Parts: sequence; structure tokens; C-alpha cells
Amino acid sequence: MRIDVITIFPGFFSSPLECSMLGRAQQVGALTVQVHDLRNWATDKHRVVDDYPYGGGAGMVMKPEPLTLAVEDLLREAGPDCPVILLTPQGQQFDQAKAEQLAQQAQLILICGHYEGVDERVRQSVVTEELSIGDYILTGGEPAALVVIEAVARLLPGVLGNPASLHNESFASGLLEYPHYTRPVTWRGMSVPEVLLSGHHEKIRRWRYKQALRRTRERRPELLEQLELTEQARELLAEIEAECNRE
Ligand code: 4H4
Repeated sequence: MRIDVITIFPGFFSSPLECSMLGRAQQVGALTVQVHDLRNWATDKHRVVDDYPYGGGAGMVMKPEPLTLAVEDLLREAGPDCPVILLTPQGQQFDQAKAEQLAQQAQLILICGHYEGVDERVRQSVVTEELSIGDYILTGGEPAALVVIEAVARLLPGVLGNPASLHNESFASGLLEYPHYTRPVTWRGMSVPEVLLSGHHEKIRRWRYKQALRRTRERRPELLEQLELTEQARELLAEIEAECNRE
């Protein structure tokens, strides 16, 4: 997969793209990330990419020319079907399902919004979709772009050492993850649940599933509403309800 990022702060991406999983994903050839300085498409000698908003008001707005010129240049190579994604608080909430959908693409173009946002004509001309990583305002869209890159890259074949881990993860199963433990078996008077030391794989699986259901029920009940519960899930939830009523 290739991801092109359009930003006024290309340096923001230097270190994250060299480290950890993203660095490895590029080394193994599963991912290519090209970061582009928007100012390279500025049409004046001062390389201006923003301007004051028509109608007045605080802040600056990203000009339409540099952004659309940059996207059109990249689309000449990427092809007309390449998604052009604007990172903005006004976008669709980015989630695991969206990450999995984007991971199927051959190429993505990400636009990092800044200031008060981008000129509306950019949305109307070249943006194919808008994504938000959450209901809060960042200074720039760069952290949002990095979140999308990270969540998508780890889904690409050959990137994670153990792809099986993808299936147990929070949200991939629709549930929050179960609690994890490692050595020592007792630490500050807190011990690892006996079942995890039993070597009984079915009991361990069942315990983990029940813990995931319990944790989801407690912290994100709306996720349970969205799930088609298995017979076992319903049985385990009934056990959890009974245990909660006894507490
Ligand atoms: C862009 C602020 C657009 C406001 C920005 C608008 C996020 C987020 C974000 C820097 C920039 C801010 N990007 N998820 N949350 N006027 N970006 O905060 O369109 O609302 O992705 S605007």
C-alpha cells in the first residue's frame, strides 16, 4: 500500500515513520508513505498556503489552490479512484471497520487540515471523504493522519509478526479486550487468575471471552448493542448479570 500525506509540517512524520511497526512495514515493503510539503504547490513567491476568512472571524483558512494542485498532481500517479481523505473534526468517526476498509485500498491520499480548516471548495472539488479521529480540536490534522496510518498499516499482510493477534483485539471482535497478565505470578499481593495458570485452553478461552463481555458491558455498553450475540455470549452475559446482582 502507498499512502501520500499532504501537510505543512512534513517534519512531524519523520520519527514516527522510522520507528516501530511503521518503520518495519516500510522496510518489508508492505507500506510506502510519501510525505509532501504543501508549500511546494503554493502559487506565489512567499509560498502562502492560508489566508484570512471571507466574512471575517478568527483564524486562517487553507487556500484552495495549493491543496487542489497537490491532490491533482498525486492523482495523476495514483489514479482517479484513489481515496482523498481530509482529516477534520467534521468528518465521519474513524473506527476499526473503517481502518479495515482502507487497508484494502492500493493507495490513499491524506490531507492534514490546519487552522480553522480548509476552503470549502477543496471539499467540493477533490476530497472524496472526511475522517475525524474524535470529538476534539487539534492544532493540525497531522496527529490524525498518523493515527489513520498506524491503524491501517498494522492490518497489512506481513506487517505484524503474529497476524492471529489481530483477531482477538478490541474492536476487531466488536468487544473490548480481556485483561492481560505476565510474570511475576504475584506482584504487590495481586495474583494472576488461577484459570490462566491451568493450561486448560478451553477454560482460558471461556474466561477471556467472559472478561471481554464484562469489560465491554461496564465501559462501552453501546458496543454490545451493535453485536449479534452468540448463544454462549448470552449465557456468559446472564452469568455476569447474576454476579453483578450478588455484589
Ligand atoms: C481542521 C480544525 C478542520 C477544524 C481542523 C476544522 C481533527 C480531528 C482535528 C486541525 C484542524 C484540526 N482532525 N480529527 N479531531 N473548521 N483537526 O482536530 O473543518 O471543523 O481529525 S473544521
